[in-house]
Amino acid sequence: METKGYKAHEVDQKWQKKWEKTGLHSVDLKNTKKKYYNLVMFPYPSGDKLHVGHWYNFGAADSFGRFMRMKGFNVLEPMGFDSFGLPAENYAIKTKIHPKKSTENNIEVMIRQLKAMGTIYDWDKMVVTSRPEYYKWTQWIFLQLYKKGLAYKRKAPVNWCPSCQTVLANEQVQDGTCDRCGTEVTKKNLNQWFLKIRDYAEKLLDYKGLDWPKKTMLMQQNWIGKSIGCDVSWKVKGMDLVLDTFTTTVDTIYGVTFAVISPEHPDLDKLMKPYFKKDVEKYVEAAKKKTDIERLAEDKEKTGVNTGSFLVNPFNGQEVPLWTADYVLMTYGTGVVMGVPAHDQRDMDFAKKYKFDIVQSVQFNNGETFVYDDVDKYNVKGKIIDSGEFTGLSILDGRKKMIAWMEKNKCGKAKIQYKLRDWLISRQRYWGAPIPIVYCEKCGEVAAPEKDLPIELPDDVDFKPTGESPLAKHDKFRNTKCPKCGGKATREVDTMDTFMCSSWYYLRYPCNTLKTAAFDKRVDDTWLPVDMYIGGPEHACMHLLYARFINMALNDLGYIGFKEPFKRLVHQGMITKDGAKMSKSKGNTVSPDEFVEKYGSDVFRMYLMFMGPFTEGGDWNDKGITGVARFVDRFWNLINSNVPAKDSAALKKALHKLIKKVGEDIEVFHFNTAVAALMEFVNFCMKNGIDKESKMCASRLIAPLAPHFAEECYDVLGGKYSVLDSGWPVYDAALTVDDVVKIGVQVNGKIRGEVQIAKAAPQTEAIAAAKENSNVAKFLSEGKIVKEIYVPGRIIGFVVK
Ligand code: ANZ
Ligand code: ZN
Repeated sequence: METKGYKAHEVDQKWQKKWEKTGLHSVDLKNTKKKYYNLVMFPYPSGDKLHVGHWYNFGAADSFGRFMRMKGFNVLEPMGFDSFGLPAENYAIKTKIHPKKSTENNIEVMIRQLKAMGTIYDWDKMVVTSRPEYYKWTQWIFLQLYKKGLAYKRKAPVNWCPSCQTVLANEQVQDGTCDRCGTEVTKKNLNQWFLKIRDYAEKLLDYKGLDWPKKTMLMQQNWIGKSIGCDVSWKVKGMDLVLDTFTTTVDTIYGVTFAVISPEHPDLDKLMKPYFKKDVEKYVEAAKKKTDIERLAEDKEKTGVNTGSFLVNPFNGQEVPLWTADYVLMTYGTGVVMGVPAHDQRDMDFAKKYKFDIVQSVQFNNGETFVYDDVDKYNVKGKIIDSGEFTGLSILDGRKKMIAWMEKNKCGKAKIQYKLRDWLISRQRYWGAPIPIVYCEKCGEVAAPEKDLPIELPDDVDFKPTGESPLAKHDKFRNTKCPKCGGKATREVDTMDTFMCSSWYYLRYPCNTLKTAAFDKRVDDTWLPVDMYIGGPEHACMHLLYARFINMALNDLGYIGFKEPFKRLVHQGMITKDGAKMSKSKGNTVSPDEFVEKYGSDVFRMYLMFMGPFTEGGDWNDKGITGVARFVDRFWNLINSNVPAKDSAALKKALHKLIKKVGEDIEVFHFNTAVAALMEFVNFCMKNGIDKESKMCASRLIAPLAPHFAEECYDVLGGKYSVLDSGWPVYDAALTVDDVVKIGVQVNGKIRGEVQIAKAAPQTEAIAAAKENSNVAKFLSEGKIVKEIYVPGRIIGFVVK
């Protein structure tokens, strides 16, 4: 076999140049007949270059896009940069280079690297969120939400990262720590901007028509945390004050023996009786220092103090003591709860410690458990006991009747409660889009007029974080005129959470150069929703929730005609090194550049895909990549070989099976098995020989996975440029089915059954099929299998002792 040797590096560059010169990857958006929007989550332009994780994610996503293009779709595959925000700003602080400069430099480097990957990104569609021509429209979207009452400013206890010196949204706090830097988050009472994502809680729970991972939808559902229950109104004894308690299980109301109010509750001041005042105040102070995580930890002993007040049970007039305890949060329900020690574990612990009565009021059918913690409260079976006129009713029926009774007697009402909080979007940081609001001494809070957008971020700002927004010190930015009265006014100095920038970027790609609007409805309505969205699972309750919300809101405001932004969603797995997460601090990162240099971009891309199923990730090892490099060499030798097929019927079958397998595998992101099938095919042809037509077909099949290599193969075979537009090969279904044979199964030398399997079925498959035969199974169960025999096409045998 004569070979010229495959020169990956040269080939990569040769084709990248040609692709660019011929505009192969530029998309005609007017051609919408078979449109396909293939999107991967855009990266932060950080100072570290593209890492293995980027390659893993972007390479496979691009292979999928290439595959769809070969299937005849007009594929839009854009790329951009999520360039505002803490990483860019922190990097700038570290290096003392202005964020704008470092960001733009990093973008330039990353574009070069992304181009070297050989992706089909249409760079004419690029968006960069930190450029005024983009954030002008982020501000515009904020204004539209503001005008509809979906954006508001409110003083509230918010999450504060003492290290990043900024507030964080709830979604950006992971186990009580800052999701950027890991510092423990504290609370601060601040006046902040929120978006009313809560108004969309119910809509966000509807996933109709979406092809998303079940786990992601479940995570969002849990985060949104819908609870169906009611508010019960309790009169405070001797005061003209009513307190509501939210409960999901009002059926336990006759078992209430105390009530608890959150230490932050605004009415607590009025409620504490003089004798208890000192203790309550001390307790409130201590609670302030605790994180929510500490307060809610199940294994921590519950603490509380008496307020001296009593609440009156609207059902039976019973007076129960009102305590304050930090396990009741102000941010959920009404901030007051009824204590039912017989049926709630937490209340039981509390009651035992502080000697409240424990009174049973429901009985579960299972007879064993008494607390709701052990049962599904919405589907519980059991009856109500010792509860006046409701005694004897089933729990679920009683619950309904109790709510009806309260509504009639005006002492309570049905209520649906969500755990989801409104989205806090103000940040006391520099590198973000300024919030387009002006404060006037006379007119108060005024929206910046749209014609003034973008409200530009000034360059000459000392951006070191101090806890106050850096823009506050910039007089020229801060001082302005009121758009309404022309009087003295100041600008909002907080910037927007970068998740706001990334919540709509997919709408901008198809219209990225539009100067008169954020996007063109006609264009977006034809190109969106995104057909395929690929990115990390860590975004489940942040970006993916925010983007759905913004998209739905823009849909409701009439700016776009579709409700959901991302039709199909796929998450990539993680690449590890010797089982551990790659990280710079551990010093176990793998540099893509080194391997790309050595083996070429396709081998690197293909090895990452070969490591395991895309959604599961895999463990990096250097030996594995040499295996893929050898495969590419063998493929190359085969393309340049001249050994006619010995068995052309067998070749044809193998090829058609390959077409089917590779296509079906890429469709479901099983790139690893697609590569394996190609390897098998090459091995087969090395023994059997191959004809030119099959060589061309095989080059097309590997094209999505190894684009430069395939282009080169196709070219030396005389194929017409580009292999990307050669179409996806079609298989003949009849040629893909295996020949089946019936073979006998012996147990200890006697035929006990017969199975139908593929003529070439491997041993494991044959043995498994034999064991499934019921008669064979019967004889196998008589002892222990000590030997398994398989003669393909002839016989399967077992020796049992
Ligand atoms: C009485 C009761 C009896 C409750 C019982 C449960 C079991 P989910 O399902 O998570 O929504 N609760 C309400 N507001 C609270 C707050 N601000 N802080 C802490 N706990 C609060 O939980 C609803 C239940 O959580 C409510 O139902 C209330 O306790 C508690 F056998 O009321 B329940
Ligand atoms: Zn932080």
